[in-house]
Amino acid sequence: MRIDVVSIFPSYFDGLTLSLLGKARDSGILDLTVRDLRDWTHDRHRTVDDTPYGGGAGMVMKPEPWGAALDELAHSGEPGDTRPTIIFPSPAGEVFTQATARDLATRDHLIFGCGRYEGIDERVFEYAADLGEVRLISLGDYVLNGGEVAVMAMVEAIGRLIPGVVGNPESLVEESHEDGLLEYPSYTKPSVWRDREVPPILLSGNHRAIADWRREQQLERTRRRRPDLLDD
Ligand code: 6GU
Repeated sequence: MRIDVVSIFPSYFDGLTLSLLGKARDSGILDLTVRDLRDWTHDRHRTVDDTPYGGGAGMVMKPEPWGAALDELAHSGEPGDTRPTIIFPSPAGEVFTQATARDLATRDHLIFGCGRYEGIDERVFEYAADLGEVRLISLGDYVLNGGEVAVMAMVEAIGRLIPGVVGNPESLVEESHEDGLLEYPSYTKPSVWRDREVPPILLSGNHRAIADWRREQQLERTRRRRPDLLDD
C-alpha cells in the first residue's frame, strides 16, 4: 500500500519510523511518504494561509499549494495507476472506527491532507473529488489544533491491518472492537502479585471454560463501559 501524508509539520510523523510500521516501511509492505505542503508554494515566505472571505476569526489554508500537491501525488505516473482515496482529517467528518480502518486498509493508495488554522478553502475538497474518492474523517467529538495527531492515529490503525505488518494475524482478531466488543482482561506471571490472584479458571487448563469466561468478561465490560456498542 502507498500512503502519502501532506502537512506543514512533517516532523510530527517521525514516530511512524518506529516499531511495527517502521518495519513495514523497511520491508516495502508500506510505502509511506510525508511531504511538506510548503514545498508546493512559490513565494519567498512559502505562504500557505490567508484571511477568510466574508471575515471572521483566524486564517484559511490557500487552495493553490493543495491543488499542486494533489496533482503531483494523485498521479504516480505508473502504468495501471488507480484513483487514490483522499482523506482530510476534520472534526466535521464521519467518525473513524475499526470498520473505517478495515475499509481503508484495502485501498492501494491513500493521501492524507492535514489542515491547520480554521480549515482549508472549500474548493480544494471539490477539486480533490475529480482526482479520487474524498473522505472527511474525524477521530471523535473533540477539537484538535490540526489534523496531524488524527492522521498519526489513522495511519497506525490502518497500517497494522495490512497483511504482513502484524507478525501474528491471530492477535488482530482478539482485540477490542474487532468483534464489536471490548477485549477480555489479560494476566501473566506471577500467579499471585501483591496479594492479588490471577482468576483461577485461567490456571485450570480447561480451554473451553476459559473461552467461555473470556467471552463473559467481554460482554460484562462492554455493558459497563460502552453500552452504546451493544445497542442494535
Ligand atoms: Cl480529524 N481534526 C481536528 N482538527 N480535530 C479533531 C479531529 C480531526 N478529530 C477529532 N478532533
